[in-house]
Amino acid sequence: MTRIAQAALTALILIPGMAQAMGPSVTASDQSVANGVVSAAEITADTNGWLVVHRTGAHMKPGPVVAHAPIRAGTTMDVAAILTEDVAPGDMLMLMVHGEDGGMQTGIFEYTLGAKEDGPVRMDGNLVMTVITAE
Ligand SMILES: [Cu+2]
Repeated sequence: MTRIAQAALTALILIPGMAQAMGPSVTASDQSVANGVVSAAEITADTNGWLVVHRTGAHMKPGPVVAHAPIRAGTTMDVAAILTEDVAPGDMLMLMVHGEDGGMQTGIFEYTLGAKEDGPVRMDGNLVMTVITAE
């Protein structure tokens, strides 16, 4: 096999795995929040930051924040965010990865809707989020 063919073959083998390992992500399922907690099955982040739970709706825009929880750089399984207000069955929630940049204090959640402090991280210009429905 030529060196070029070998390099091409190596690239083909590596690319699918690399695509999966790259960048922040959040995974969550529709769930009951009757226990006062919203859970994300898995979150990957480049830096320490926050899981932020926004209200949302059919328009799929992030609304008021109803829960947040700290996350670490790397991958965290089963992240739990305690609700600060009631969420009813059928309500749609957007779970979003936020950073720790721009605020005055590290480890204190300083974000309010639209603020730069502890704002959302972006990957290729897109928010890192998933939408679930409370059951
Ligand atoms: Cu957000």
